[in-house]
Parts: sequence; structure tokens; C-alpha cells
Amino acid sequence: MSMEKTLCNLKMPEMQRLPRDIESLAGDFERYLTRHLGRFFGCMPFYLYEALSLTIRDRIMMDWRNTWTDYEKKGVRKAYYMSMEFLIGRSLGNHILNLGLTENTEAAINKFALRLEEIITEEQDAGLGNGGLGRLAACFMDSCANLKLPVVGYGIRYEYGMFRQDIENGYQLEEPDHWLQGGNPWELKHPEYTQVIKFGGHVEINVEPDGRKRHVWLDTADVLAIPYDIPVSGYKNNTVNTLRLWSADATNVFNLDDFNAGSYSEAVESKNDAEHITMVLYPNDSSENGKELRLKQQYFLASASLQDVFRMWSLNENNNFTQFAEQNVFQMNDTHPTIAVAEIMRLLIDEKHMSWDEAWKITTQTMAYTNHTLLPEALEKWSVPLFEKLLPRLLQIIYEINARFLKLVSRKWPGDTGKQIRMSIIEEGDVKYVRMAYLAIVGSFSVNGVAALHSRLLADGLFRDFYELWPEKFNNKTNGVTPRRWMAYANPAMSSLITEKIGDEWIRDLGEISQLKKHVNDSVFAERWFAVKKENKQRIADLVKDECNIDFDTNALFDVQVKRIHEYKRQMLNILHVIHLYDRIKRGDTENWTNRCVLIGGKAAPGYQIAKQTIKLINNVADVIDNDPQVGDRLKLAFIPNYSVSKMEIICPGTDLSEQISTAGKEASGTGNMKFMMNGAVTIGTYDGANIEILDAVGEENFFLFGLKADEVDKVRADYNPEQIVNSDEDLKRVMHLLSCGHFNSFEYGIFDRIIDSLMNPQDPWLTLADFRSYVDAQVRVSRAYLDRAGWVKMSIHNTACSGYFSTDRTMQEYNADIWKLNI
Ligand code: 26Q
Repeated sequence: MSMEKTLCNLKMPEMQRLPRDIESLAGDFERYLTRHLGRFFGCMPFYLYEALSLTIRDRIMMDWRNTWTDYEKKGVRKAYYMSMEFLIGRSLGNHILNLGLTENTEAAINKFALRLEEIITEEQDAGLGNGGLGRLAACFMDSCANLKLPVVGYGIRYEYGMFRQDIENGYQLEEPDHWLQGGNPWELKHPEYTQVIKFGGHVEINVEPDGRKRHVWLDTADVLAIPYDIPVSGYKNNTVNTLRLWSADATNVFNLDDFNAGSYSEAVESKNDAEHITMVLYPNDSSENGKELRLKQQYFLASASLQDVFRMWSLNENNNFTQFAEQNVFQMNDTHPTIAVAEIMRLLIDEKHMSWDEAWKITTQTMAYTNHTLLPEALEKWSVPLFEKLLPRLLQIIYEINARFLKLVSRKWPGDTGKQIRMSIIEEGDVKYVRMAYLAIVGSFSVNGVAALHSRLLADGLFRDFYELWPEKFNNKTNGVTPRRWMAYANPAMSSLITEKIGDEWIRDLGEISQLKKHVNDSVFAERWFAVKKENKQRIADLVKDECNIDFDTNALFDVQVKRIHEYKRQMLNILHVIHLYDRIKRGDTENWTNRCVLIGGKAAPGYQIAKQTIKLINNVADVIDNDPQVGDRLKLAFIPNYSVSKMEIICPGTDLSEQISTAGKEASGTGNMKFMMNGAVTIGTYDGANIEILDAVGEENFFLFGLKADEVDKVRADYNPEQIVNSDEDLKRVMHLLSCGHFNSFEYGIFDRIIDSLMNPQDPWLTLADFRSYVDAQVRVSRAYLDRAGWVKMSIHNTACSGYFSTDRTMQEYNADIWKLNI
């Protein structure tokens, strides 16, 4: 576009940093509201949010531009984090914190008799992700900005994010999340960097005058990719990195022939088709196999991002790619963007005219892959016929990659055809499939899991053959979470208390939090810690009252499980325990009782029936318990609708007990576990994912461990007999009876039969009943521990004090030291 040229030729004047005092903030806020937006102070509060966002955004702009031009000037090596999901949540409050403007902004807003909190909560969450993997990407971006790492995020600007979950008669209803409806002050559209993405068509081979063959991909249906940039501010360090999200658009506004022939709707059809690509996030957090539109989304992201990096490279390096691998590295967030391996080959060979070997060298020096799952059924595969139809040139390249790879395998293990079949990127059968994880491993120089156990299980199990071939590629990078959002921003009361004791360096470097260990026995400090926790519990209680009309008493133990609803995460185990507590109350077994408020939240994939029935069960059990006067304050249960980033900001500061109870060997890492720990919750958990590392950090006396270990799970599975377990455990027998006699579903005959059947099935992969006794016993220890207030507060402080390792700052430093090697 010519626009780009014009701008480049202009000499930009030095930008001045805008004043940040109360008067200037208030003045700009008022000016934006009245003169820019044309509103006044009695308007809809959304406009107040918009005006304040623009006020704050102005104060980011200069650093945003300088951050990028500094990287360019220094010619630094850069990393690109490619992810189908960035679950960033709200932005305004986070930027205010990062800029150090909390007090001044509050004061500026107060001048108009408004409260900052009211304005901040007007912002819609950017729900551009399902759960852990998407939120991890957002925390990574935050930490890279904090560490001044030159990292760009590449993702998709979904028109509709994660669905909103409503609860009706106990059932989940999905409502579309049209988050961009009111406009988004945090994005800047850059049409000048538009890319063209090809689909369909066919491939022809041209012979050049020099005799070389050239593949040309013809008669394609093209779609435009338009980038929108979102600023990612570092904590008080004048660094602002970029998250670049692609939006799809039609190449031509509409077909003029159709239009002139009077068929208006046909004329706009192609436009609609193109725009559908980035219309909606797939609300499935384990792979939704075979959906054509999902494959289009994945290629759209990979191709647009790679072309964008190539564009920037060519601008400076004049189309010379010999140094490309020294200066660039791509981190692929799971297999979702791994078509990038084939796409970078296509760009280098077909468009930059490189030889296969040169191109492959660049590819395998720039691509890195992170795995996030141990469930074999969640490994992505795409049917070859679909690939052929949508991306014919990419399929050719994948076949060539595979042919060369299988030659390597046969040289390493001569005659072992079984191995070749097992390791092939193409799964043979009536219908052939492309195995995306294998493509990722073959094309990458680094393959990592997200917690120590997970990475070990990948090498020993799922990817064993590949580990034997290339042990040097495999490594672990234990996840983390950002302490800025999850402590400093979400828990200001606790943050002030910590800062008073140890200074505020922990916000930048969470390693410093270990200094709190000195204060665990300080009883005055402990009392204040307890008081802060209680305030935070009141915030949960208010939320629960508001959304569920259930009364949580802040003197009770707040027992929380919030995460996607999944069989392997075992919300059912939690419910069985709640029913058991109810049963104890009903039979009068309440001596030395600890009052409990149990909170469960999370979304079920719309097509995941048993997960949706679990939500219904939780709500039905809650109904019985919360309306039984004999139960009273001893036990409360609530299901919080529409669990999201902004809900977690309220929930994690007030939680006492963090439920991390997956079947061992199934949860890759977990990250909610870390958010809770940082905020002084104690964990009840299995020996799984990052729980193990949390347990190591806090010690066994500060963690409620229970259940089978990963290696025991496999052994127990061989002769698992749920019926016998039920019959030999009186408590469990009573719980199962209450479930199956319809106590929680009178007038709703049979609705929980599937759940009961799956618990009682000897083939139950999640072995829920196998861990029941051990879980209940651990809960008894929890209840007892909570009665000793001083002891509990000590554990709480100790958990926070040991959470330094779980900052994404540490995670990013490890990615950088071992994989990216950005020389800063
Ligand atoms: C794939 C294909 C088609 C449609 C959807 C998908 C899809 C989308 C999202 C598959 C998986 C996901 C998300 C997975 C996820 O969130 N995994 C979690 O990642 C966290 C961060 O590493 C870990 O802490 C969790 O243990 C892991 O479950």
C-alpha cells in the first residue's frame, strides 16, 4: 500500500511523554468524554470506561512506538508466540497498574464523584480463549513485557469470544459473546499490513528457463488478513510489546457481476464466507476433530503471521534470508498453529525460491513446539481429503517432509516397519489423516511439556519413539502465572500488606516473595493476613449472593474448584464429597464440625453431554443442600455461572482451599493451582501436573495430598472394580444411594443415569471412585486444620511465600535461556 511509503518518508518529530498528574488525567478524561465521544457525565457508564481507556492509552503510545523502534534499531533477535488463543480478560485496570497510575487515576476519577472500580468493571472481558492454554499465552505476554523481551504475540481477533454461560433450571445455556459490539479502545487497526491468504485451487508445476521446477498454487479463493494491534505494557518499565490479532475480510467488497445482474445476496456471499473465518472461537478445549472452518482458522493464523514476519524481514534485509534463523524464532502454542511448519517451507521454496534443503534448515532452526495435553484422544489430526481440498500445496509439502523423515527412521531402525507406521506423520487407513503433533515434532528444534511430570510422561509415553530419535529436542518448561494481574491487581489488600513487610520488588521479581517466610510466626502480621483474607472472602460472598442468591458466611472454610468442566478434572469427586458431608449432617455426625462453603464454576464444551449433566447435578445438589434448614450454615454449595478471567480476579484472593483433584497423569500442568497458591490458599490435590512442584515448594505439611499416583493409576486400571469399592465403603455406599434413588432429581427421572453409570463402569478412565476414600480422609484433615486458626494462617502465608517459582517471569526466562536465546 502506498500509505506505508508516505509514512516512511516522513520524519516523525520526537514524541513527548504526556503528563500523568491528577489534573491532566482528569482533564483528558473529561475532554474525551465530552468532545470526542460526545457524552456527558450522566451517560451510560460504558462511555466513562471508553473515555478513561483513551486517556490511559494516550500515555502508552509513545512507549509502544519506541519499544518497537528500539528493537529494530538494535537489530535484536525476536520471538513470535503463535497461539489460537489469548485469554487476556480486561485491559484498563491492568494498564493503570503497570503504568503506576493507580492512585492518580483514582483521584482524577473521584473529582467527578465517580469510583474507579465502577468504571474498570464496565469493560467486557476479551474472552479469546477457552481456559488454561489461552490464559497462559496472556500471562506469557505480560511477563515478556516485564522482562523487556522482544516477543510479539500472533493470534486471531475473534468477533465472538468464549460463549457466555447462563444457567437455567440448573442447565448450561450458551449465549454468544459479542464483545466488540461497543468498540474496543485497546486495538489499533493496521490495514497497511494486510496479508493475502490462499485457499483451495490446485497446484501446477512450471519449468523455469534454468530447468528448475516451480510449484504454483493456482485458482485459489483468497481471503484478506487484517491485523489489529493490542498493546502489552510492562510493569513500570516503559516497555510496551505488541499482540497482533488477525481479522478476516473478503478480497473484493462484492461480486459486481452478480450485483449488476440483480442478485444482491449472492454478491455479498463471498464476503460473508471470508468473514466467517474469524467469526467465532471454537469453545472446545480438547480437539474438535474434522471441522473445516477450524483448519481454515489455523492456516489463516499461521500464514498471515509468517508472511508478516517475512514482510518485516524483507523491509530491512532486502529479501536475503541467510540470516533469518539467527534473528527469528516461532513458539507454537500446542499443535493449533503447526501448519506453520509446512507454510514456512512453502513461502521459502515457492516464493523465495530456495532449495528444499536450505528451506528445511531454516524451518527446523526457527520452529519450536509446546505440548499441553497427555490425553491421546486430544491429539489433533486432520483428514487428508480435507487438506487436499483446502490446502493442496501444503499437503504436498507435508508428504515430502514425511517421506524424508521416514527415510531417516528407516536408517535409524533398519527393517522396523512397525516403527515407521507408528511414527509416520500420515496415519494410514480407509481415510488417511495428518498427525499434527508429529509434524510439529519433526519440524521443530525444541519440544516442551508444561510441568515436570508432564514432560517426563511425554518422553516416556506419548512421544517415546521421537524422544529416542531426538532426545536433545525434548525439554520441560513448567508453567506460571503473572503476579501483576493475579496478585498486585486482583488482590490489592494483600499486596499492600506484603509490600509493607518486604518492599514492592516482589511485583517485578516474585523470587523476593520468599522473604515472607521470616514473618510466618509473627502473630500480629498473621492477624492482619487473616483480616485481609476475610475481606476478600466477603467479595466472593457478595458475588455469590448477587449471582446465585446463596448466602456464604465468611467464617466458613471457602472451598473452591473453578476450571473447565471435564471428566478428568473430576468435579464429580468434589460433588461426591459434598453429598457425603450433607449425609453426615443428616445423620447427625457433626461433632467438631467445620463450616464449609463450596464454590464450583466452569464451562462445559457445548457438545460434551456428560460435562453438561455434571453442571446440572451440581446445581441440583446445591438446591437441596442450600434449602435444608437442618444443614444451615454447616454446608453451602454454589455454582458460579460464566466463570471467566474477571470472575477469577474476585475468586482467587478469597479462597481458603484450592481443589486440584485430576486423575494423576492427566492434567498437563494446571495454572489455577498457582493463582490460588499465590493468594494464600492451601491446596488439596493429587500428585499430578504442577501440583507436584507446588507440593515440593511448600512441603507435605502445607499441602493436602491424596489419591493414586500416575504409575499406580495404570496398575489399578487393570482390575478396577467400582462396585466392590462402593460395597466396602459405607460412606460411599450411602452417597451412591442418595444419587441413584433420585434424591437430587425428584420429578426429573433418570437425568443423572449416565453420570452414575460412568462412575460405576469398570472401564472408567478417570478412576473417580478409586480416590474417594483417600479424598474424604484428606478433607477431614483439611477441616481439622481449619479449626486451628493460627495454624491455618501460617500455612496460608507459607503458601504465598513459596510461590516465587510459579511466576511466568521465571517461565519466560527459561524459554529464553533454553529455546529463544534472545540476546538482550
Ligand atoms: C483443538 C482443535 C479443535 C478445536 C479446539 C481445540 C483445542 C482448543 C483448546 C484443544 C485444546 C485447547 C486447550 C487446552 C488447554 O487449555 N490445555 C491446558 O493448558 C494449560 C496450560 O499449559 C495446562 O495448565 C492444562 O493442564 C491444560 O489442560
